[in-house]
Amino acid sequence: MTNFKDRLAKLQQNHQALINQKNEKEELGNGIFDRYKNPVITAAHIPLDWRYDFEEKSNPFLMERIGVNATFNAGAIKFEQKYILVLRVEGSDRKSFFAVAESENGIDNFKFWASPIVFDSYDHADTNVYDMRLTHHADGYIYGLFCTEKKDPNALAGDQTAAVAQCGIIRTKDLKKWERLPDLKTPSPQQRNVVLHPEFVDGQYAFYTRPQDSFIEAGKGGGIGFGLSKTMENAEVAVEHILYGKEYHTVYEAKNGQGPTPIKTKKGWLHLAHGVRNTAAGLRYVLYMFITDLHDLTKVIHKPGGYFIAPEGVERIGDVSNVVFTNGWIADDNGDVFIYYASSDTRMHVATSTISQLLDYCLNTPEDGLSSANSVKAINNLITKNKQTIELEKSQTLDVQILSSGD
Ligand code: M1P
Repeated sequence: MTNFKDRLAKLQQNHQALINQKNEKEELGNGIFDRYKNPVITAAHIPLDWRYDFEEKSNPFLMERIGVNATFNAGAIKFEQKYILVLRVEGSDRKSFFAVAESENGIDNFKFWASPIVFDSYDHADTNVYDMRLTHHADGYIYGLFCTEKKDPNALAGDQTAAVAQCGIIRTKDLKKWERLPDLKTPSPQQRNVVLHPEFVDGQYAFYTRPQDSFIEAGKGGGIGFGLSKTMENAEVAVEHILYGKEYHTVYEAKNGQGPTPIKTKKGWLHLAHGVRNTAAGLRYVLYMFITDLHDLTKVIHKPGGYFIAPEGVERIGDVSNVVFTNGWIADDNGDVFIYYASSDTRMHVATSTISQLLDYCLNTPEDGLSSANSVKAINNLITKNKQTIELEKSQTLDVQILSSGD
C-alpha cells in the first residue's frame, strides 16, 4: 500500500467511526430536558469528498483542498420518517452555505447528503447565507427562511464590516429542488432570525421577525416581531408588532430572536428563542421559552423566567464563545421533542424532552420578577411550600403508624 492509499484508508476509517459513534444521554439532567455526551454534528462529519481531492496525481500529499470550519445553527424537520437537519456549514473561507444531514433516531449517526444545497441567488447576489428556519406550511410547501447578507452599499470607504442582513426565502417539496422567492420586505432596515408560522392567520402568511437598526445592534427596533403578508411570492410585512421585546437586566436585555417554528399544543404555541446580554467578556447567548395564545399569536401567555439552556462545559468554547443558538426542533407524534442547538458557532448538539415536560416548565416556572427582591421572594415561596410538603408527609406517616398500631 502506498502512503497515499494508506492515508486515504485511515481518513475513511476515522470518518466512518465518527459517523457510527453512538450518543448517550448525560445522567440525571434537570428534569426539563436531557443533554447528550457528544455533539450530533461537527465539521469533521463533513464528507471527505467535499474536502479532499482523491486523485494521487493531482494531490500527492492527500491534502485537504477545501477546509470546513464549523457546522452549526441547523434548521430541523421530520421528513419521510428521518430526522433532517439543514446545517449552516461555514468554510474556512468564512462563507456559509446549507447542507442536509439525516439520522434515523435524531440523536446520532447523522450523515450528510451527497452535496450541499444549491439555489438561485434570484435578482441579487448574496455574499453570505445562514441560519435556515424550516416550516412545513399549511399550503403544502416546506419553506426555508434564512439570513442573506451583503456589504452595506453605504459603508464608508475602508469599512469592510458594515453589512446589510435581510430574510431570504426558498421553498421545496422534497428538500432537493429549491425554488428561490424574492426576499421578505419589512419596514425595518435590517432583518435576522425571521421564521414563518406554519398556519395561515386571517388567510395570510404570518412571520416572526426581528427588526434591527444596524447589522449587529438590534437598537430601538429590537424584539421578536410579528406581521402578516398576503403572499409568499412577493412577501411583504407592512406592520411589525413586537410580541416579545428586550428588557433591562434579563437574559434578553441586548437582543433576542425567535428560534425554530413554534409547536402547537393544547395550552398554546410553544416557542423557543435566543436571548443575548452583554458582559465584560462579550455577548452571551442563551435559549429561553415562552407560550403564545392559540388564537391571538401576538399575546404571550406564559413567560418562564431565566434561561432554558445556557452554554455548559465545552459548549462555552468555540469561534464565538459563550453562545448557544437554536433554529430547529422536531416534535414527534408521541410527544417527544428533539431540540437542536449549536454551541459557540462551532458545532451542533441535541437535547431531548417531551411536550408535557416543556409545558410543565413553561406553566410552572416563576416569571422573571425583574428585581433581586422578587427573585428571593420566588425562592422563599418554594422553601415555604417544601416545608409544608415535608410537614404533611410527616403527619401522614404518623397517621399510618397510629392506624397500624391500633390493628
Ligand atoms: O454569533 C452568535 C449569533 O449571532 C447572530 O444572532 P443575532 O442576530 O441574534 O445577533 C446570528 O448571526 C447567529 O448566526 C449567530 O450564531
